[in-house]
Amino acid sequence: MNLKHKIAGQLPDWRARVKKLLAESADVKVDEVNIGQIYGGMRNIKSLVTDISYVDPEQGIRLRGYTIDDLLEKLPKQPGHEIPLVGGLYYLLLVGEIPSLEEANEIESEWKKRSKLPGYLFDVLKAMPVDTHPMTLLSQGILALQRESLFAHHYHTGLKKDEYWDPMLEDSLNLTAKLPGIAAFIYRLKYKDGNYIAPDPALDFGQNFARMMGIEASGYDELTRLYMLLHSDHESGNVSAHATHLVGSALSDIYYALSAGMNGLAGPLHGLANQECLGWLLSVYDEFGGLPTKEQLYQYALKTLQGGLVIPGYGHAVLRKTDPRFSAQLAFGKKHFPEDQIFALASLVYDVVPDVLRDHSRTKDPWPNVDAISGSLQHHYGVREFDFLTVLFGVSRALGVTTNAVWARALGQPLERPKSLSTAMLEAVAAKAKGS
Ligand code: HAX
Repeated sequence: MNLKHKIAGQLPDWRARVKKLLAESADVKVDEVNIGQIYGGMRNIKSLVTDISYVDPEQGIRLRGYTIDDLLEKLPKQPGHEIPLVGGLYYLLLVGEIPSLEEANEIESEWKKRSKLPGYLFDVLKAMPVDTHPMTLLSQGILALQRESLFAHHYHTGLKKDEYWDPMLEDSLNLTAKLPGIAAFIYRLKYKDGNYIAPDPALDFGQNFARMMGIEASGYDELTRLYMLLHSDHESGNVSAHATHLVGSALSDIYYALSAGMNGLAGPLHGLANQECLGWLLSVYDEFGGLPTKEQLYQYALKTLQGGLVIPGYGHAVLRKTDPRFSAQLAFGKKHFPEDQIFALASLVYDVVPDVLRDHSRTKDPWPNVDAISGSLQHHYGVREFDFLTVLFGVSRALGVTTNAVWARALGQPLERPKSLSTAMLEAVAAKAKGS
């Protein structure tokens, strides 16, 4: 596999670089931690390392140094397609270089070879009560596959530390190959006829996902490729990425680690927010029997705030400008279905809500995040079951966190184990600092 040679070729330099940095500068101070941060969810403490993505507060995400616009332009596309191949994105995340079309297709064909779902997986998912949340099914499906882990198998039969990354990569390819089929099966099990539609080897990731979901409207494959690119990685401190990394740091395999990450993504302050956003847009639409005027929308948003609620899809813990992942989805909708009423409403909200938040809330970021519009695009293609939206996020986030897991093994990242203090100890630190 060309991919493996590329990673193996980079390893000596990366290992030497990290070794030198640690040998010469391990005691150089990067950040300080205060009591507010310890009690405040460890916000903004610079204590994680990844070379795969970085979130700039003003400019948003960069994947391997590239902006979203760069990637939409530079990553290879199948002839006649608008949005790049998901295989090319995965190659970039793993290798750090923009692939050729051939290299992108190498990943697509690896995924096809590894995509077959075992019968016991269907049995596990079908055995669950019908009202089980789709995210629970996704996490269980991933965990059920753990018995297939090559890393776990090789670890127990004897594997040298500098070889850990190889079975981790194999596991990551095997698992990411199966996730679109698992997600589509969950969708069909919960909301359609319960029948699994097998992938077609002639199709790419995006086309196959549209096929397995049973969505025939043209363009859903393009939206799938865009969605996968936009939600894949957002540094290492967000809950899904950090949970995956933490569990993986115990040398748990990627099945255990990703299942944990998905459990974090299922929280309403993280990935589940995307279902809240679509719900809010539809509640506005129902209230006015169609698109409101800007003044009506301003008053409705104000009423939401005055009711003690947040406006979903707006604000961010790191960003301080419009999220470029929002802008890319806005551009996609404007190009393909500007007349769609729920999409038009999401655009109108962008014209009005930042002013409402600036005038009437304490938010540090009145601008839209990735979730403000993603549900309206899915709604256009008929994916209207709110609680499924986070599963889509999960399939995409797996692309980022599995590539991070491969590199964490390759660079020998250690067990994560921060130190705890008691409240009495923090009170003593505070008293000492104040000289009392
Ligand atoms: N509507 C109303 N008030 C908001 C707000 C919003 N969209 N965003 C922030 N605020 C409020 C906060 O609740 C906070 O109020 P208090 O001072 O009364 O506690 C104040 O503004 C300051 O908050 P902040 O520092 O700007 O924001 P945080 O870093 O604390 O929180 C959040 C970031 C994303 C959680 C927040 O902006 C929010 O709740 N947004 C709406 C929910 C949402 O869209 N979540 C998805 C985020 C993206 C993501 O992770 N997706 O998976």
